[in-house]
Amino acid sequence: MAFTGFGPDITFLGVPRCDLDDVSTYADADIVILGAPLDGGTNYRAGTRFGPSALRQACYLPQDGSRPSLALRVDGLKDLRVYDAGDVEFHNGHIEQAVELIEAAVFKVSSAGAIPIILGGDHTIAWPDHTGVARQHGFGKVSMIHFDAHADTGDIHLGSLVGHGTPMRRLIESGALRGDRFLQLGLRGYWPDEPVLQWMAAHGLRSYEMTEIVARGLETCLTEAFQIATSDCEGVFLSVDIDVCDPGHAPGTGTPEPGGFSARQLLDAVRRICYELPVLGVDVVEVSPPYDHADITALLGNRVVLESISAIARRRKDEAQGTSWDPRQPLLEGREVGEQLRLIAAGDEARRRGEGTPRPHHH
Ligand SMILES: [Mn+2]
Repeated sequence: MAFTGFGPDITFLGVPRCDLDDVSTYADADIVILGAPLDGGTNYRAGTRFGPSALRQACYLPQDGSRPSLALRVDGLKDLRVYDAGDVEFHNGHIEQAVELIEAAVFKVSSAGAIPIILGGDHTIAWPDHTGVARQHGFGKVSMIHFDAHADTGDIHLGSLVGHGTPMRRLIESGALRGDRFLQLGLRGYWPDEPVLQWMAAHGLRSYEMTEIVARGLETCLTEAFQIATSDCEGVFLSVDIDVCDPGHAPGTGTPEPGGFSARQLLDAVRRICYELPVLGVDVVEVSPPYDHADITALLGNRVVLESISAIARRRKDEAQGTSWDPRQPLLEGREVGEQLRLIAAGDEARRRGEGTPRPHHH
């Protein structure tokens, strides 16, 4: 049995492997990464079956299982116990079976006490991903923050209840996800139609369309969403459709919609969510390498995963040590100042007091 469904037999940035059929290999895990190479749920451009492989390797640094974060001052891949379980095996033509197998794999991770991070795959997988986590933490007890250009709340697409335009409706219908604990950010464009919007309103969704985010500011909208997401819930599932970003920042995706987030905004938002909220699961979906250019989309998707892990590591470190992270802290503050620099500073101080020789003038 191949570890990965497509492409080279590697783990996410070189982290250790585990075997989902042997609990002892991940019993101590904080995070388990899973690939879900599905593109049978797309209705336009496919190719997301190659997403997990691209997300695992898109990076110019060694595949050595270590990534010290400049901003967060943690090495998430080392400070936490992170394993990669490989790809869930299924046939892309059997989508009902695929979602059952994905849900079973996610539940195994969640019930072992670890956070599953699922590499998509098209957005169909959000249904089994969230359900697998909700089976462990309680139906209606896991809110969702969803980044996407599209609402994904359609009812039946091309004659199928299962597909990448419908997972959020299936989640709310089943009771796994409360409609009024479902936060969407980045919606835009020309879909869905009025009946679907009415269904969303009737179920209490809070959907931040791009124009509202621009008018009120992303930070304000996030802060508001966080309050809803943490009310009467055990934790949050974070679902990131890479097409929430502008096609200029994420061209390799199936249904690109102009006018989205920048890569910077998405990474900052993901960091805030994973640092400030109790995240119980993450998926990163809709990266379609055949439509990518210069790996732009795969590189961003890789960093979304990494930023999640780093922020979770920092959250746990701060909880354990009673410290807190300050994003305004200068990069080099708190690091050792060299002897040479100390002498120069001492000389400057002496001259200011009128001692010693003045510095020559430079023209
Ligand atoms: Mn989308």
